[in-house]
Amino acid sequence: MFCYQCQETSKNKACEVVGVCGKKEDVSNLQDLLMYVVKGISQVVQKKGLNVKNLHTVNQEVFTSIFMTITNANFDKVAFEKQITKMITLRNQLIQDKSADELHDAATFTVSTIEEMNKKASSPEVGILATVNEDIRSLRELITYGVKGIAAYGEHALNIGQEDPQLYEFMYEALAATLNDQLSADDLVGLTVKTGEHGVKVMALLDEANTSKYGNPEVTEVNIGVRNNPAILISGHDLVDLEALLEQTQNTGVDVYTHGEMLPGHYYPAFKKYDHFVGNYGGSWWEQITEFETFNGPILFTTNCIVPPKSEEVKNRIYTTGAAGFPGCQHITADEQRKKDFTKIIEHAKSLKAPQEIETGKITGGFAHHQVMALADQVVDAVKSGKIKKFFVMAGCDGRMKSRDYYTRFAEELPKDTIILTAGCAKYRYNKLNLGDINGIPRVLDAGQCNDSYSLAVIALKLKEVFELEDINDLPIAYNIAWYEQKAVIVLLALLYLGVKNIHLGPTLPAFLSENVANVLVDKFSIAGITSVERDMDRLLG
Ligand code: SF4
Ligand code: SF3
Repeated sequence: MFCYQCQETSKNKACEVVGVCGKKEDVSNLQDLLMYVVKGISQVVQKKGLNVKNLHTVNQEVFTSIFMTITNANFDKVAFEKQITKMITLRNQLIQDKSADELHDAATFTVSTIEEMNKKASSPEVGILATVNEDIRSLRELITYGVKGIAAYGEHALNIGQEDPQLYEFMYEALAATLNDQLSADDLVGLTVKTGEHGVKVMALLDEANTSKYGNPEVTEVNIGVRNNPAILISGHDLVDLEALLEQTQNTGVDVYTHGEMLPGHYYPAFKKYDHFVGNYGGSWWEQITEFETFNGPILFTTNCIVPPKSEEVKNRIYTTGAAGFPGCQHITADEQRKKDFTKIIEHAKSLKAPQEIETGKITGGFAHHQVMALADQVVDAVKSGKIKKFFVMAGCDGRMKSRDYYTRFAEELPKDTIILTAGCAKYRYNKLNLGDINGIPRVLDAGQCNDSYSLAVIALKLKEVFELEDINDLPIAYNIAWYEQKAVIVLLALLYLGVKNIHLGPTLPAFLSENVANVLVDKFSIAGITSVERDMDRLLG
C-alpha cells in the first residue's frame, strides 16, 4: 500500500504498511483499484464523447465509488470488492465497440475472481507510485483528491435531487487526464485551477440543494447536554439521512443527537419541528473513541469520519449507510425509491440505556451566508467603527494530532476585536471556549459543515461589494485553515480559484505536494504553512 491522501499520513510522508487511520493494506489497495476503474471509465466517456446526461447510473455509481475512498469513509473490504465488480461491468457496457488499443489498461483490464482482483489491486501499475515523475504524480493526486471532494459534495446534492452535468463532465475530464502521459506539469496546474472552479460549483449546488429543501440556516443555540430517553447518534454530512431518521423516530420514544459534522443539522429550520431532536453529543470525529462508549445508544454513520472501534460492544452499535462502511457493522441500503428503513436501529436503541451526560450547556451556530447577510448592517457598522478589526477564516477539519492545540491557542489569543469565521469540524477546537461577542455578534461564527465554507466565500464576496473593493484580498480577512481529508482539498482549491491569497494551511502541508508543486502554490497563491501561534498571529494581524 501507498497512501498519502490525508494530513495524518505516517511521518508526513506516506502510510506504507498500515494506515494511521486504521486502513489495512488490502483495503488500501482495493481503494486504489476502485479509483483506477473509475479513471478507466472516465477515459472511455472522454474518448467516446459520451453525453453525461445519458449516463445516470454511471454518474451516480462513480460518485459513490469515489466517495468510498475518502479518508475514514469505508473500511469494508467486501464492500470494495462488490463495488469494483459493479464498476467493471458498467465500464465494459460503456466500451462496447471501442477498440481496446486506444484505451489505457484502467479501461480494459479484467479480473475473473476475487483473488485476481486483489492481485491486480496490489500490482504496481494501479497504485499512486505508478506515476514515476514526482511532480506529475503530485499534481495528479492533487487533482484526484479535489475530485474526491467534488464527488462527496455532489453525492449529497444528488441525494436531494439536484445535479449539474458540468460536474460530471469535469470529473471525467479530470480523472481521464490523470491517465494521460502527454500532459505536462503546466497542463496539470491549469487543470488544478479548473478543479477549484468546479469546487465552487459543487458547493454552490449543495448549498442550493440544502437550503431549498431545508431552509436557510439561522442562528441557533444547540443543547450539548442529554435527556433521559434512549437515543440514536447520527454522524457524517448527509442531511437526507438525518431527515429520514428524524421522521422515522417520531413518537417512538427514541431521541436523536448529532455528532461531529452533523451538528449543523440543528441550524436548518426544517429540522426544528422535531421535539426529539435533542442536541449535539460530544466533539469532533476523532473523539468518538471515548464518546461512543458513553453515548450508550446506536450510532449511524452517513459518511466519514469513522475511527475503527476499540470494543465489540461499541462496534455492535455502529451502523453505516451510503458510501460509509465498516466490516462487521450493519449497513443500511436504500430501496429502489432511494428510501432507507432505519427500523432496525430504532428497535436497537429502545433496548439500550439513555446517553450519559458528558457536558452541559449550549453552543451557537447557524451563520451561513443568508443569516450573516441579515446581520450585514450590524457587521458593516462594527467594521466601520473599528469594533471589528479583522475576520479570521479558520475553517476546515479537525484531527487527533496534539499539534492541533495550535488552533485552540490561536483562537484564544486572537485580539478581542476579531471575529472567527468557521465551517467544518475544525470548529471543535474553539467553539466551546466562550470567546464572547462584539456588539451582540458572537466572536465565533459557525457557517456549518465543511461544504458550507462556500458560505464564507459568499460572505467575503458580499463584503467586497459593500466596501467597494477591487480585490477580495483587500478585505480585512485572514485565512488560517486546517485540513485533514480530501474535502478540505476541494475547499482549498475553491478558495484559490476565487483569488484568495495568503492562506495559511496546517497543521502540516500535504505530503502529496512535491517540493516543486508546493513552490508553485507558494509563488502563485502565496500559500504558507503554520509556524507558532505568536509568529502567525503577528503575520496575519498585519
Ligand atoms: Fe494514511 Fe491518511 Fe491514507 Fe489513512 S487515509 S492510509 S492515515 S494517508
Ligand atoms: Fe471533518 Fe472528517 Fe474534514 Fe467535513 S468529519 S470536515 S475531517
